[in-house]
Amino acid sequence: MTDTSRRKLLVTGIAATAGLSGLVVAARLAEKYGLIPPDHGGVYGLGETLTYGSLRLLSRHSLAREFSRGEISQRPLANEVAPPSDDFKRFQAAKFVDWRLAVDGMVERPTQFTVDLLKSYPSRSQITEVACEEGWSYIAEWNGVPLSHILDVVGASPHAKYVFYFSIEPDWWESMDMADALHPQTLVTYGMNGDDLSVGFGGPVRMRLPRQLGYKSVKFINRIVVTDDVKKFGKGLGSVSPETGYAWYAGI
Ligand SMILES: Nc1nc2c(c(=O)[nH]1)N[C@H]1C(S)=C(S)[C@@H](COP(=O)(O)O)O[C@H]1N2
Ligand SMILES: [Mo]
Repeated sequence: MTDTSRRKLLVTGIAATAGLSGLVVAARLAEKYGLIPPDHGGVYGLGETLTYGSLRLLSRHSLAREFSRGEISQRPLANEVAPPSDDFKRFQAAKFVDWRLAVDGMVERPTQFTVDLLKSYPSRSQITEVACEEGWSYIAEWNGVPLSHILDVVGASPHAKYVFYFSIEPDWWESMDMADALHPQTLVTYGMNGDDLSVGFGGPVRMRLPRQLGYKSVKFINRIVVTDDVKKFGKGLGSVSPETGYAWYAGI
């Protein structure tokens, strides 16, 4: 299938799912609102695009479910945490005072945030679920600064389309669209259940997107890049996930 016919097929699918009349209208909407995910040529192709397109059309502003204190999981299941690298251990030994979250790309003021600087901004707490694609989940209270605030601080360009974020762990990087980046529940977290965020759960700094599956909530993040071009990163599919068979968009 040529790229053009695949694209047409995708757009037809979006039209059918969203119940829109007329291909032309659908095509314009898909282009305008960026309803074609970066991994549309990936393993899941059409299906992923339908999920992404329809969710984006129908629930752009929806909120992930928030829970009460009583529902916080008693013993949160930790993902197996890979043995920290020597690099990471050095930061940990110094209580992460040297940790930096670098934010650059399409921003007016590239900035290196210390954990303390992140903590100095208006914080938000939310009790949400981490849902792993393997079927298990846990509920915890997360504390951090909305990513939208960080984007304000650095002066993110209005032409930006995606926010990429990277872990100190090699091969753990993801991206999200601006609808998620500006969403009030998307947090750069440094606290969990009333304490500092422990290393087991991604400390000192972890991205939390409760509207998507757990793998989008990357732990130990040390870099954020604001961009309009997915091609610059890895194989150009938007994140490492589609390179290994998982969907870029993992909305729940
Ligand atoms: N850096 C990094 N982030 C990561 C992972 C990881 O192995 N390394 N695992 C992901 C997956 S698949 C899930 S389901 C969640 C698990 O969150 P938890 O470790 O708090 O249980 O973290 C995500 N973030
Ligand atoms: Mo997962």
